[in-house]
Amino acid sequence: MTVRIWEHCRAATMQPSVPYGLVEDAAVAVRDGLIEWAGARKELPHALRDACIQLHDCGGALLTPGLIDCHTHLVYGGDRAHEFELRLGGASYEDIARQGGGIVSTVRATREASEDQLFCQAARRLRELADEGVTTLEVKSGYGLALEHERKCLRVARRLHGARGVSVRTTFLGAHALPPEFAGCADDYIGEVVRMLPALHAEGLVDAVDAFCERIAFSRAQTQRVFEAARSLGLPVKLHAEQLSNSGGARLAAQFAALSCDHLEWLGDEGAKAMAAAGTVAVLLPGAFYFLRETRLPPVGLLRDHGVPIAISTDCNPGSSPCTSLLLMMNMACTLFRLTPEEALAGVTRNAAQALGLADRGTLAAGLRADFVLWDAKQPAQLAYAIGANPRRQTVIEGQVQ
Ligand code: DI6
Ligand code: FE
Repeated sequence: MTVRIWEHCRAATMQPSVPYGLVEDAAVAVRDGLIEWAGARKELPHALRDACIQLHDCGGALLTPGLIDCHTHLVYGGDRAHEFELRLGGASYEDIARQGGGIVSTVRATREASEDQLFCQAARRLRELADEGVTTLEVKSGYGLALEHERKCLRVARRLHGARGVSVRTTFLGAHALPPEFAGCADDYIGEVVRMLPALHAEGLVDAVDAFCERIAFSRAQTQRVFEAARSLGLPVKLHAEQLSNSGGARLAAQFAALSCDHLEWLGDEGAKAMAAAGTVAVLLPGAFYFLRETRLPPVGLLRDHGVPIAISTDCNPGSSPCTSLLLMMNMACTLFRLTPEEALAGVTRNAAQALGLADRGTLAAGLRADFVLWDAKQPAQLAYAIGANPRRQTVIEGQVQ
């Protein structure tokens, strides 16, 4: 039995016992890519110390679970800097979308790009996220909007798996926007989405299914058709819900036991109750809120009252959140949404794992994957506190130092 031990650390285990699940002067023992034991160093079993082949002295530094970015649109072509200029000149995000810009302009650039070009661009974004301690990443399709191009994007996402050791989970977001060739025929396009899904699933490209339920995107009835197709294949669902209006998407998603509902600025009481009952995670995306200069805050108090777990993510995408810093999102979740730094850290670890349906990571506990990050920090709150700093010292994924 070969064991590696990290010791003399302050471990924010994120177990929901004490704040941050903090263990002072902790030790974490790793075997075969999994955490064999985590706890106070003095209680480390002798047999593990005897079997240790590599000892890491952390010098009192902070150790957390690897960070999980549970909502990204990492694979896309081009950029939307010009639309940023237009919005600064007074145009709204919805105006630009209605005039054929917005998501559809990224669809054009994504269709024109080759698989290798998309891979190189997305790999760079992955590196930027990994540099800040991301060890698991969700990647959505949704800028191809036709079988061959959705396939291309999902294949890129699958190829990214393992880059810098990062785990990549894929989500099919065919119902992201109406492609120009289906203008005025949204129901027909949903028919196409429902046909694409089994083909992509059969190729092993889909871990979950998402949709954009909004007045500028798809209705509840159309979203429901996509969810039924997912259910018939045994695939879990997620939803972009209540971002720009209270469309009732969260209630619908809860009926399908969705893993998560994301955005949620306009979520109401009924939606929150339904999510709590279904065990659906609320994924908050402060980057999109900030970048679109939204003023409607997500109802954090309501989520807390109903016990809905809150996750935080970058929403990395070219239109509403061109962001590859999960640490910045933690800061913004606190400053803009008034989360506590502990909620922010739970939002990129334990609750983000739940939003992806991954029970094997997200906290530091025996039996889970040995994915963790050592930081040049003492207090866990330092991660959410600093703006533009990157205190990552070392990332370990499945027990391997990256
Ligand atoms: N909501 C968003 O914030 C992104 N997609 C979505 O459904 C925006 C995507 C874009 O503007 O390109
Ligand atoms: Fe999104």
